[in-house]
Amino acid sequence: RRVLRGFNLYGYNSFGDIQGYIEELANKYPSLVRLQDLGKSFEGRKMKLVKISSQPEANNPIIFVDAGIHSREWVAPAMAMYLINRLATDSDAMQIGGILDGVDWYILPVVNPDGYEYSRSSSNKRLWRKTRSKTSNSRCYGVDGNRNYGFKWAVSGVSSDPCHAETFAGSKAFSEPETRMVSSVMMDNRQRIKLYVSLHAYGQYLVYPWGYTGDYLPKQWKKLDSMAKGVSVAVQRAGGKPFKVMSAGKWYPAAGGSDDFAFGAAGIPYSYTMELTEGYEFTYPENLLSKVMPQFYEGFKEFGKRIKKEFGR
Ligand code: ING
Ligand code: ZN
Repeated sequence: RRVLRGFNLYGYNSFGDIQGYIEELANKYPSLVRLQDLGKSFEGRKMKLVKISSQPEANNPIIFVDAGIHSREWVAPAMAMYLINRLATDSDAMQIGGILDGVDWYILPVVNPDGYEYSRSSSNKRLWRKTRSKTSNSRCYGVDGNRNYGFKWAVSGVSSDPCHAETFAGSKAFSEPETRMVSSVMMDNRQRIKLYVSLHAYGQYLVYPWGYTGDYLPKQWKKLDSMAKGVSVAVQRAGGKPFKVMSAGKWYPAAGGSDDFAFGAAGIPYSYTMELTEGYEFTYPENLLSKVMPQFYEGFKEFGKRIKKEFGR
């Protein structure tokens, strides 16, 4: 597997190296990898959506994956980049039955680049979770992006304290440019996106709506549950740990998450928050990435297979 320039596929990379790598892939495989400019983060970093499709004219179902809305969860962008690499460079991805056969992948590897770079800037910033926007209190920065989405905003599991809480929901729904950009990707492609997966850490959970309440979806929860369990089995078969599968709000209720917005506002039928890795909390050791990322990749293959089976033509 070719690794380009300073980018380390099995490591934690700077946002600049991540950008450089996706640009190189888009230049190297122009018929397969395309970048869409989404706009700029609060501090002005350019957000680029990676679109990987072997049949861009075919209107295939789309799987939308994002990562890194919480900056300290470094394993999530690492996994998104590993997924991008495999999709773009696997010789069998495009074959019949391959992960790109009949399904398009849209991936945003770092939703919160300002927070990500802040968490990389020194060891006492390592556990920063929120964005880096200015709040009503000029000494306190940042909003919890996963409490900022405009669906049932702030009804549960959030704080209105910008200074002392990790779960500050923002001054209003979609106060953050980063969450607005993700929601635009969902809304602009809502007919075609059939699966949304938001990568987080930690705990090895795979959870689905609702997040804002502990109530299960009366009709749809079984389908969401069984797809998640299929993915968990695929990861286990590859030697990985199983996922704990349940509704997000059963785990702990929290409103304004991206998965609830995807399902409830954009109408995306399968929507998940995937908490990668168990043990080590937010500081998952870099040297273990080469072991676990290929295991998680088998889970993404299973997602692809199931989406193609249900929605492909
Ligand atoms: N966990 C998610 C969080 O935003 C979540 C998971 C979302 C649980 C919504 C319940 C409802 O808190 C992490 N690790 O960030
Ligand atoms: Zn998180």
